Amino acid sequence: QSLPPRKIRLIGVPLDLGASRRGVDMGPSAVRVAGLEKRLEALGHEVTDGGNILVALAETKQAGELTAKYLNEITETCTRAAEMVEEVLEEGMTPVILGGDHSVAAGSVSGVAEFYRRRQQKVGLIWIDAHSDMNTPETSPSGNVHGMPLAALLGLGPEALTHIFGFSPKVKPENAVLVGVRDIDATEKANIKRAGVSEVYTMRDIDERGMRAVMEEALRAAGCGTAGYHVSLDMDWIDPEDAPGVGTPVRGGATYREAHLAMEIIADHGRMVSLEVVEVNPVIDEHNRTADLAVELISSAFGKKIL
Ligand code: B3U
Ligand code: MN
Ligand code: MN
Repeated sequence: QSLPPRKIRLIGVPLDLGASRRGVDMGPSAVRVAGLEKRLEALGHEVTDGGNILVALAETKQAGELTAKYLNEITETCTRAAEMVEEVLEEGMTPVILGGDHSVAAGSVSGVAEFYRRRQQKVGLIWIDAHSDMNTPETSPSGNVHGMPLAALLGLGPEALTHIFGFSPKVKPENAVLVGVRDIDATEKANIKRAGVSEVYTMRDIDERGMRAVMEEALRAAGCGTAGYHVSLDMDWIDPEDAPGVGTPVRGGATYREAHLAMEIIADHGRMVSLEVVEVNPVIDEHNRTADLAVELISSAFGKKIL
């Protein structure tokens, strides 16, 4: 095991208001059932489960503006998640956030950014995803907020989401890195430019240059002048062959082995300050395979080694 033992706090966010397909609200439960706590303890870490953050139920709410559905409810949950993450860091623990759809990241990363802002430090962000999540209500083709969190963290989008804790951006564009993208809307491309994000590694980059080279460069950018980085892992990054239970599957994703290698490299560098794993959808999964894989990948990110 390469990582020194950490105190890890699990935080569940059963949020599916940001996605069009239902079911990712059961993601935290599926990942717990797959044995996350025990597996991290077996690596020598001290693990506690903080339970779930309160989330509104779609059946009891109205979607509101169709350009950003359930924005109010999502903002409330994100704010709670942000406060929880900040508290957990204050207590010297490493937060592991279990989604839920990816819109939760607008909250979790805000919590990390606030913690470091108080210490006059910056934080980096590794966004591992088939999508770039760089839409705003103006550009989104779907109105689903899970396609918007990275834009919000970089300062684009509705103030409710961009200004959690009253400041924006949460991450400097030069410290925000996209890894594994393969499905970007034309309007999102413009937003990536506008936000000033240059560190974008597509699946083609991974194919041509290999996982190691891409990860080394990505981690260098996110870690440059920062206290470390938050890792936001959207399970739809992985190929649907290995991760069928995700909200929006896209062909041509990372293989099982590439995904593990990426997490192992993150562990080797020892600079991950928090982790989240999102978009696990047990409703369309096969015997909890995707949740099992999520547990494996989290274990690799926290230092599990083959030998
Ligand atoms: N870019 C599309 C699709 C999408 C983004 N994130 C997910 N799907 N999971 C959108 O709706 O913004
Ligand atoms: Mn995503
Ligand atoms: Mn995605």
